[in-house]
Order: sequence, then structure tokens, then C-alpha cells
Amino acid sequence: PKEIFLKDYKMPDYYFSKVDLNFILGEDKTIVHSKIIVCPRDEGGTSHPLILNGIDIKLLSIKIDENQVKEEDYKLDLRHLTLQSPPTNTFTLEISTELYPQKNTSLMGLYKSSGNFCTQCEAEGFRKITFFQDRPDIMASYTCRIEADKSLYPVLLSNGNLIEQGDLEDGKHYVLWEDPHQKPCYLFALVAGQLESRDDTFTTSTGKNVSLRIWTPARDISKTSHAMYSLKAAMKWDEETFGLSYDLDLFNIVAVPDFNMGAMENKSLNIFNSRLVLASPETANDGDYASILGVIGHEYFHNWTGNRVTCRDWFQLSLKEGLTVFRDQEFSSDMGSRTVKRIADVSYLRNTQFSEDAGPMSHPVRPHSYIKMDNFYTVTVYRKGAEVVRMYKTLLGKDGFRKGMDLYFKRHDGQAVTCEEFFAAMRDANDVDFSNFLSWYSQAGTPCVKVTSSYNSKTCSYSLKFSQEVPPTPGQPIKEAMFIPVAVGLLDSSGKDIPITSFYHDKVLQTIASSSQLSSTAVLHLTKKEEEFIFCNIPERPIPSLFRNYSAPVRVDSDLTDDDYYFLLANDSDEFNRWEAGQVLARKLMLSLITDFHQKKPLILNPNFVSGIKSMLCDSRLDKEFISMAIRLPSSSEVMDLMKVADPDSVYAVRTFIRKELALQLKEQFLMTVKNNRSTEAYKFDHHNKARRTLKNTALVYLASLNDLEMRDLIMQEYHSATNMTDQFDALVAIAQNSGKDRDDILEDFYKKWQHEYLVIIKWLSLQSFSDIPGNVANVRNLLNHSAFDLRNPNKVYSLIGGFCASSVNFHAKDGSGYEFIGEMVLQLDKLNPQVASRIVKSLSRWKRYDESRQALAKAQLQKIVSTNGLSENVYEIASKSLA
Ligand code: B3K
Ligand code: ZN
Repeated sequence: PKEIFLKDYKMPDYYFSKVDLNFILGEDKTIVHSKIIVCPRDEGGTSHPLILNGIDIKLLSIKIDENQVKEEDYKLDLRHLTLQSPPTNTFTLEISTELYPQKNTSLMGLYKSSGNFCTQCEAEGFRKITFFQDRPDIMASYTCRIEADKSLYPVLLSNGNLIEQGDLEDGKHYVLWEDPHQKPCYLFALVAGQLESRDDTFTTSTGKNVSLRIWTPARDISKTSHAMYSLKAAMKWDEETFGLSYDLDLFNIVAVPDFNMGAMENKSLNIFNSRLVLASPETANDGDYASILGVIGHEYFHNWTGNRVTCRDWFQLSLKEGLTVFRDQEFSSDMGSRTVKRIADVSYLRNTQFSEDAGPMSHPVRPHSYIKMDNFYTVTVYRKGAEVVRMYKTLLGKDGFRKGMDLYFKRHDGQAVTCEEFFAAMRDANDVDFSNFLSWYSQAGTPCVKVTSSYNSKTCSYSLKFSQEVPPTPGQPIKEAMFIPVAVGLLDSSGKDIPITSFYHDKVLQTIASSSQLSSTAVLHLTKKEEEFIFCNIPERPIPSLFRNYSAPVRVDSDLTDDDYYFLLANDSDEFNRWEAGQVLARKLMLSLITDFHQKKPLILNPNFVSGIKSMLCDSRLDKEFISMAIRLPSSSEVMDLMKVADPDSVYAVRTFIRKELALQLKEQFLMTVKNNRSTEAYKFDHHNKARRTLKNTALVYLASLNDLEMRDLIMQEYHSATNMTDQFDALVAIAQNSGKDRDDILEDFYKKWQHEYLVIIKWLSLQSFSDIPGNVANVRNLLNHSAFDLRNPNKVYSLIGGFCASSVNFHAKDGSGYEFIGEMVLQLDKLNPQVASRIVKSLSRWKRYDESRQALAKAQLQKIVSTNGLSENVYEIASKSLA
């Protein structure tokens, strides 16, 4: 397999200005005719070969300016069609290909899902449709004609506007779509099938009426109202927040059950995994409703950040993804609770991106190389990329950030650009010195910032000393210092913020403008490996609140004591840092109990921790969703990350112990919480009701850990009386943590009730696969043969097999049975769908974190995988890098 490097980027020798596609969709094959206007970059100059990508398609014919190209004038191999010396002036290239969407199980290019045709072209799927320069810096305007059987495929969709349609002989019909906007081929889309639509309209701020349509099979139409609500909210939000309006008269969303990722932002024809569109109170839970809101927003926001301004090459992926994730996070924050959303996003980052960054697949936000681009749609590119965008906002403020965005669009609308261009727009619009900020794009690894503090009562000055270190990562043994914004507040002994008006940095006095709304929070700029900031006129030793709102994606190691953290937990005006203080305490507590566990000492829960949780639980001034996040323990993977040798068994034992101990000691409070937060009203998805349900159900999970008759009855009753999926599923989760007959019965009951609801069934699968009950490998293997399972459907694979990999004790079973199971599954999946297989094999990549015996078992699986003949590049890249 060939590795591709960012440093090798070359401008294309040929541009495509216009592309006319004609699809003849058939039952066993599809014919695609393409007609391209090709413009040599060096018009009239010397001739260069024109290399077109093409995979798994049959070439039928090739013409230049209407003349058949002779065999000696082109070369065809398994991946390319090369024209040796095409004309040096603009010419027309016509190519016909034959493809077999029915046999396409990779779900890239053109494929069938539940009888309907659909496409997925990002990153490199267009080459499975026709021979093309499949790279994002080739931007053209497109037309798309589709011809198909009218009764089987009554609905025929593509990008842009419908300009012609009509009936043909033999029961066929056709449509012609025209997209006036220039786009790279990865944004092309086609859908054909039996679909119905929910229709609505949106009037833009300039008075344009946009038709909105959400397409699904008829039986699911009633489940699209939340998606439509989300779309309209997103359209309005982008106008209000960034002054960005929609630019066509029609916006389509299509929901399909077979989809590798979440969704795709094709110009005016977004295609979605149906789990991110369809929702009803009976079949979807609060988490689903929130994801739908966020992802509908995300794909819609791509229309500007991604489509109007796109990426020059795939190394720049975070230019559109980091920015668009940031935008969807902000949108969801404005639609719900800002603090709660921030906490959820930071937890996710720590749980997934930090471990990616500390493992063999660690790469910068802008990777330097790849074998298969599909492997780089990662939490680093998406989530750390979003943190990088957030840091611009933290440094520049809301208005400064908006100025930078405005300049970015002004300069680059209609272009394919790089991360530097985004950086330059932010810098130039604000006329600031961003020093070495760009290293966030080029250096991998999670920086660790150490903070030490001292107070001088004679001079009333308070000093914070920072030192930073970025750990070595593959290919990057030595790192430069990063530019790290640190948002700091100083609390006095009553818990109030001390106004910060100035501080010394490098012996230079820096004054904070008095008009700044953030006078209680100063943003310090760390740019060196070590530096000191001194605050003056501080009347008493303050307690520092560091990295407020998580101002940089780093690990923090400070000299604060447990008492300081309890103080911050109770008093910090930055709600995010109140939660954070609780998490720091919980992480320390868990690590010290793990040591006790290893030393076979009895486990005793620190009473301060119990009273901290109790006071949160009983504080009626706090937001209920905030409380439920504050009383939840850090995840097993987060704690394992902090251990020298990750030990799933001890983490599990300690987590279970703390949960049960809290439930015992705070049983009355948890019971009150359940009682006070029930509701008889109809399901409503808004922050207030979601918060109430989340808190009640978090309490329920604690109570279930007691596993006594009384609690079992209570939870059974919650399960049976639930009127929505959130309450029902959470009760099921609570019951299912304990193995036994109750668990088996209720899982069976749930399946019987919902067996015909695909999206509920994937929840049922993940609930079982993720479980920590003893010996779960065998259960999961059995479920492979259950009629509910299908190896070709990515959602089911992610639920059953992906869910299993995320379980802590069973995936890491000491006898290696979990690793062996995954090894087998990866090889089976790779034959069907390399992208899905490659996501699963990632779970084995962190084998070096475990004890020697587990290391050997996991390594053996990886070795078996890499030595398999005919392995995909996708899986090869992950498995071989994991072994390196
Ligand atoms: N841009 C798509 C990603 C598709 C990747 C396919 N390998 C989804 C998104 O981030 O919006
Ligand atoms: Zn995206």
C-alpha cells in the first residue's frame, strides 16, 4: 500500500469546469455517461498526462471532442485511467462506465440500501462511479440526468434544482438536475427509490422561500418532525450567529438505514443514516433527539463551512470538520444548556481523543500522511479540531471571532483552501500576533500543563507558574512549545471572583480593558515551555480557577489540594470548572482506591466525597442535568488512561464499589430524586424536561446497583409505566446491569415489543454488547446469529461489535476470548466493508497499555490480521501502525 504525504501536494494540471452526468439505473447494472469540459491549467502550453481515478468500474468507452480515443492513447490499470497526451487547449471528455451497485457492500460510491439507490462520495467514492480527478480542488458545476423504472424508483433526486422531467418508454422515467454552484465531486449525490417526503418551508432573512423536504420510506414519515424542527432552527441560527443564509431554493434530506457514518453534507441533498433523522417519543430517547439536532445542524452548517469554502486536499479535512463541529456545538449550546453541552463535549474528548492521541494512531489535527483517507475521519480531526477553532474564539472574543469568520468567507467563497488560510483570516481581521498557534495543526499529542502557585502577603501578589510538555508521538519525538490560552479566575475566601485588572508577564504589566465583560476571567497566553504570571493587589491568598470552560485541549496538573477542589466545586462562578473540580476529585479517589485494591486492602469511600455528591444532589438551585453530570463517575477508559498499566478489572471493581457505596449511603436522596422528577405529562424534548429525566434516570442506575428486591420492584415499575423511550430504556439499562432472570425476562420483553423497529433494535443490541456481566463474550457471539443482527448493516455492527469493544471487562477478558472474537469479526467484515472493519480493528490498537499477558493475546490477533491475504488498505493501515 502506498502512503500519501501532505508535502507532496501538487496543483492539478487540468481543471474541470463543467460535468454532465447521465445515470441509467438498472436492476443488475448501472450505466454512467459523463461529459466533462477539461481546461488545461497551462492552456496552450505543453501536454501532461491526465490521470483519472477509477475503482471497481468497467470502462465502456472514452471520447475526446467526440472522437473515440485509440487504445494506444490511454492506459488502464486497477485504479487509474491515464490519458497520455490530451489536447493542450480546453476539450470535451466523454466517458461511459458500467457499475454494479447491487453488489456494492462497501457503501461507498453508488449502492443500494433497502431497495433504494443512494451514493456516498466523500472522501474518495466518486471514483467508484466514473473515471474522474477525484480530489477536492477540482470544482465544477454539474448537471445530473437520471433514468430509471418509474414504479420501482418513483423519486429521483440529485443536487441543485430540478429543471426537467418526463416519462420514457418501457415504464421508465427521467429527471434532470442542475446545480449552479461549483463543487468538488465528493459533494455529488444521487438518490432513487420509493420515498415520501415531509415538506415545509423556510424564509431566509432576505425573504427567499426555501422548500425543505425530508425523505423516508412512507412508514417513517411520522418520525421526521424533530428533524424538520432541527433543520429550521439551524437555518435560523446560522443567519443570526454568522449572517449565513441558505443559497438555493430547495434543501433535501434523505434517511437511509445502511450508512457507514452519521450523515453527509452533499450540496442541497444531505444523505443521513436514518438513526440521525427518525425519532418519536416512543422509539427514540433524549440522546437521540439531541444527536439529531446536532447532526442536522452540522450537515446544514457545512453548506458554508465545507461546501462554499472547501478543502484544497484531504489533509485539510479539519478546516471543514473542526470548524463545523465547533459550529454544531455552539448551536446545540444555544438550543439547550451551554454548560451541560460543554461538559458533554469535554468528556467525549477526554474519553476518545485523548486515548487516540496517546496511541499508535496519534496524528496532528492536520495529518502529514495517510494510506487510506477514510481512516482519518477521526476524533482528532473532528473534536480536537473543534477545540482549536474554539481557542481562536477564546483568544479573540465573540466579536473578534465573527470578524475573522466574515473575512474568511469574503476571501475564500468558492475556493478550495488550507488551514493556513483560516488562520490568516482570523489573524488579519483582528490584527493580532498569534505567535506559534499553527503548531496546533502540525503537532500531535495532548500537551500537559503543570501549574504551581504562590502568594506573597507582603506585596499582595499572586504568582502562577506554568510549564508545558507535549509527549512524543509516532514520527514526532521532540515537540515545540504550543500557544495555549489559559482562562483564569481567582476566588476569594468567600468564593467570589476577585476582579482581575492587570498582571505581570515577563516583567511587563498587562492591563485588561475595564470594558471587558470578562474582568473576573483573564485569558493568559502561554507560548513558552515555562513562564510566570504575577497578579497584583490581591488582598488574600486566592484559590485559582484554571482553564475555565476548558480553554485549551490539554491535561492539567496543578498543585491545588483536595480542599481547594472541594472549594471550587462549591463556589466557582464558572460552572464548567465546578464540574471539573468534582471530576478531579473523583479521578484521584478512584486511582487511590485502585491502589488499595491492588494491595488487597479493604475499600473505604472517603466521606468528604460522599458529602460532596450529596450536596450536589440536594442543591435545588443547580440545573438538574448539571447535577446528573456532576454525580457521574469518570468513565473506565478515562481512568485507565491515567494508569501506568491499564487494568480493566480493578477499574471495574472500584467503579462498582463506589457506585454501590454511594447508593447505600445516599439511598434516601436518590429515592427522593426519582420521586420528585417523575412526570405524567406527554414527552417534550426541551432542556427542562430532558434535565429532569436525566437526573431521575441517573438516580435509578445508582439504586439498581443495590440489586435488592425493593429496588428491583421499583425499577420494574419504572420500566413498565414508562410512556417514552428515554424512561423505558434507562430503566432497562438499570435492570440489565445485574445478571439473572429479571434481566433475561425484560430483555426478551423489550425485544418482543420493538422487534419491528430497527432503530430500537440497535439500542437493544448495544445494551447487551456493552455489558459488564460475566462471560458476555458468549452472549455476544450468540447474538450474531439472532435474526435481529445483520453483518452488512453498519449500525448493527457498531452496536453489537463496536459496543462490545467499548466494554471494559469482557473485551479485555483475561483468556483473550474477547480479542479473538474481534479478530475474527474484523476479517469477516473486511471482505464486506473495509471502512467498518477498520473502525472495529482500532479497538485493538491500544494493546500496549495492558499487562503482558493481554498484550500478547491482542498482538497475536493483530498479527493474524496483517498477515491475511487480500486485506483492505483500510484495515492494513490501522493494524500495521498498531504493531509498529
Ligand atoms: N463529511 C462527512 C464525512 C464522510 C466521511 C466518509 N468516509 C460527514 C460529516 O462530517 O459531516
Ligand atoms: Zn462534517
